[in-house]
Amino acid sequence: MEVWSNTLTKENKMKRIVIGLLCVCLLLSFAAGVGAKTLKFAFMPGIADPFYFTMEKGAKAMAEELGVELIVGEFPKAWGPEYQVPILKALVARGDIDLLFTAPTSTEALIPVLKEIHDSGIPIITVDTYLGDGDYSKSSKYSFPLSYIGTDNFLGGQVVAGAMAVLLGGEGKVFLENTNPDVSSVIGRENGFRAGIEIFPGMELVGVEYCLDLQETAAAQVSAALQKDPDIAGVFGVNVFSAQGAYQAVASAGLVGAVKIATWDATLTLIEALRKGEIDLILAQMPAEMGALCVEWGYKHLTEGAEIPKKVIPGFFVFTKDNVNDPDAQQYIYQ
Ligand code: T6T
Repeated sequence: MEVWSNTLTKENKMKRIVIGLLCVCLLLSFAAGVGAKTLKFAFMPGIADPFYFTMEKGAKAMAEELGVELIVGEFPKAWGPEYQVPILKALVARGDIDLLFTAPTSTEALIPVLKEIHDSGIPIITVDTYLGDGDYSKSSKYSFPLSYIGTDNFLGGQVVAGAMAVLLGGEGKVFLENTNPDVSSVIGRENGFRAGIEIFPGMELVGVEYCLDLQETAAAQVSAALQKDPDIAGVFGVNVFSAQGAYQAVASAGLVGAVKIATWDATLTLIEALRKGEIDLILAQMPAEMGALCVEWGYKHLTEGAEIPKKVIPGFFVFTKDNVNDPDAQQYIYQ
């Protein structure tokens, strides 16, 4: 070795220095490239509505803060796997997605679709809705997502039932307008409401209908229920379109005030109705926070190896006529 180095000519020494420097530069640029790789997250919403638009805003703000590129799938025009799945497939077909967060539009139908995406190497968080019974902590055909990030819908349903009982003085017939029987969020609300109503012996849930997330159908179903049973004293609409349809039906029947209306999702339409005293309660979820949490947890998972809790549950806020104009409450309106 010594002999070899002693025999190097000046020219060869220079060559070695230049090659050495080039190697160092290459290593440095490789390291910088790896460190600076921009993560790409995909967000696939459930439907075009103010809830998911607000979620997108929260996700975008966090993505900007963390330097993540957020790719948002086209918002489906209607609810259901037949609308959501083709958009979802096109979204991940790009081939450069590092993580997907999405609201499955069915507890069962989305399992094989999302499993395939997961098995292709894309980690998944389900947001707002979950697969199966939502317990990703025990091994099952649907336990592959990293986490469910969304509201405790059962608890919210119970809270609404309690508030409805208070509005009705603990007695009366109530009707529930729902959307889809195979969607975790809205079924959680229905189950929570049923459980909450049962606590009050004077209260009776006289009917449940499913509008498939179509406001006109919700309005028609609530109108029919009110005609069939004029004793209905309260209606609960479990999401944006079922709630807005329920409000529309009660108003066009001329029953505003006489029939109490509890709603879910703080759209501007419902907030205005509450301000006018035409509805009685709105449960607001935290969609912006949900979107931000998906990006933040996904980022921590991919960059630091952080383990995401299997359930991350943001709170909710209940609007009534007494707090709807409070400056502090305005942040909970979807916009
Ligand atoms: O209520 C939200 C969401 O939580 C639910 O899963 C589907 O409906 C909404 O998007 C409101 O329309």
